[in-house]
Amino acid sequence: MTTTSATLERNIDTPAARKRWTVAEIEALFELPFLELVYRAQAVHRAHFDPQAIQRSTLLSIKTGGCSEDCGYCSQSARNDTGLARERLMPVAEVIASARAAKARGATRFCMGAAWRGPKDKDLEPVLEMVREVKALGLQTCVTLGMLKDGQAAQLAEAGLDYYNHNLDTAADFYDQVITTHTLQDRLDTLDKVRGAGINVCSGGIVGMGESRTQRAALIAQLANLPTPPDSVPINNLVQIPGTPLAGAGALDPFEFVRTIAAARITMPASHVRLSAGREQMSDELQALCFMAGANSMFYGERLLTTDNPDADRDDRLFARLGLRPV
Ligand code: SAM
Ligand code: DTB
Ligand code: SF4
Repeated sequence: MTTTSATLERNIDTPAARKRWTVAEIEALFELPFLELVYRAQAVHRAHFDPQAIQRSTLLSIKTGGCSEDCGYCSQSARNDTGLARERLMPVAEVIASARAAKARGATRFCMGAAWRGPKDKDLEPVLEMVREVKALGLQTCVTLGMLKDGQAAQLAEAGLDYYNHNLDTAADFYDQVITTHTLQDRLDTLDKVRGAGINVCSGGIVGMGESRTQRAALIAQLANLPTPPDSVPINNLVQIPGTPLAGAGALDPFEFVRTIAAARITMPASHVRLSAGREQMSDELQALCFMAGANSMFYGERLLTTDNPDADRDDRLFARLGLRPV
């Protein structure tokens, strides 16, 4: 099917026109001349957001390593020999101290990540306490704990959780080359539970894992076609971790990463698109292109979960050089 510029225009703007995006339509976006694509993404971005405002979330790994799942990119899978020590759940007081520091530094959202397939009921109790206490500091709260069982999303909502991060990660037809211990449908089921409990959905994926352009377009289509688009869409560039099956994947052309951001922006016009993992390896100029393509959120602070992120000082300089307004 050919996608005309008129079809693309119709699809992007009004909620009434929201329709299912086909993979072919999103591939057609990827195939636009680079500057045309970035221009269109920026136009959509300006129609929905203050183009200078960048939302900042700080991450903390509250339970590191020893995960039962076999995600091929992850330092924390027990099956990947990455030299990462397995740790227990962090004490609540340590988490709160870290959240306080993130707030003092300027983050508005605090995202707590656990290397679990999903939380056991006994694990959830202390996490609920973390959510309550982080919220009481005046921060937005986010957790990423893996797959949820019935009733767990409601408990998180009751504790005051604002966002649940759960990524679709990659296209359906590439999924089992990356992960075999759970399915894409499992992920979709958890997103349904999160949405059903009234918690904002944060869901995105990873590129640079050896997927094709069509598969990148299919990932974006899956996200854009969810029952409601995610409130936040993290786009991660694979951080290659020695000892994981995906270490050694061919690096993605940086312009292809920008194209992925632009496609997310155009297809999910009202969502925050987060320039996520991989910034440590990116130049300031490449990050500026990502903002131009409609990224308006980032992880802020020197650590992601187990790998480095740019120092807050470097990001502060970048904001100043670009005249961006961190929020
Ligand atoms: N265990 C939970 C789960 O899998 O949902 C939460 C933590 S998991 C580390 C959160 C997300 O981080 C993954 O879904 C993946 O998108 C991203 N991620 C993990 N390792 C990564 C890497 N090496 N490079 C880029 N993104 C990565
Ligand atoms: C997301 O999409 N990216 C973040 C967050 N959600 C949890 C995690 C990135 C992890 C990068 C590799 C690491 O630090 O272990
Ligand atoms: Fe476990 Fe999440 Fe890493 Fe997969 S991505 S191995 S589920 S921590």
